[in-house]
Amino acid sequence: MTHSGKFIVVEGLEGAGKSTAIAHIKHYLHQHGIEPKCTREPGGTPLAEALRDLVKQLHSNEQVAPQTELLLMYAARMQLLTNVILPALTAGSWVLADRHDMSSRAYQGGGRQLDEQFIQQLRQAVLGELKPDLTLYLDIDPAIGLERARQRGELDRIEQEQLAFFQRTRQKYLQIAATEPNIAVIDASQPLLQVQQQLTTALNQALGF
Ligand code: Z5A
Repeated sequence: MTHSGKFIVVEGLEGAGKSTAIAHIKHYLHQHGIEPKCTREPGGTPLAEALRDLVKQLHSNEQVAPQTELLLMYAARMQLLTNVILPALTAGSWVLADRHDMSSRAYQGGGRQLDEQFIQQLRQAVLGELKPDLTLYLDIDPAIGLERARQRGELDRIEQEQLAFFQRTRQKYLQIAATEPNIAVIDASQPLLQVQQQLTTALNQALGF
């Protein structure tokens, strides 16, 4: 079976189960004869991975300005787009992404409350007309997600934010999902098996398999 390349993105708060969902989606795609190129953001190229380390770590007494955080996310994204995502899509391959642009809109737009116009200008400059074919947004109460993340060990700079930051981030995710096409909302608070069933249903509907 042949399919022209599609761009699938998995989004959600920490501990929503993105890594677990991605393993399920990869398996689903394999069953349909598709070997996707997997990416993560920020990251996915040597320079973008270095930016990821920088943006996630604490910088002793130096405050990281929200605008700096946003610019680092888009610098990493530009690098990944240029070197990985666009070449793969152009070659007809599928791309399966652990986070993409919706994260910046939710975390920096919602969580950090950055100016929408500033974000929109960057999006246009970096992404142009590129949009995912399908975004699977794993929705979870941040208190539950953070508890799952905490059980894994030390929290990074962004994970150390207050609950209110993650509540604003979730609200922005939900607002975008309610108003834009090609975004499926998955209830990630359910047991794993049910989350996987919802993912399969959303994939079948969007991809027509
Ligand atoms: N960020 C940003 O601010 N702006 C941007 O533009 C971009 C990113 C692109 C990336 O960190 C950080 O950058 C992130 C957003 C910000 N920061 N924060 N805070 P990351 O990539 O290291 O972290 P993450 O993306 O949030 O991944 P994560 O913490 O690893 O979460 P996850 O992948 O969604 O979770 P998981 O590893 O699949 O599952 C977590 C645990 O829950 C694990 O033990 C599972 O076994 C368990 N789990 C999963 N599903 C279930 C269910 N259904 N029930 C029970 N337990 C479950």
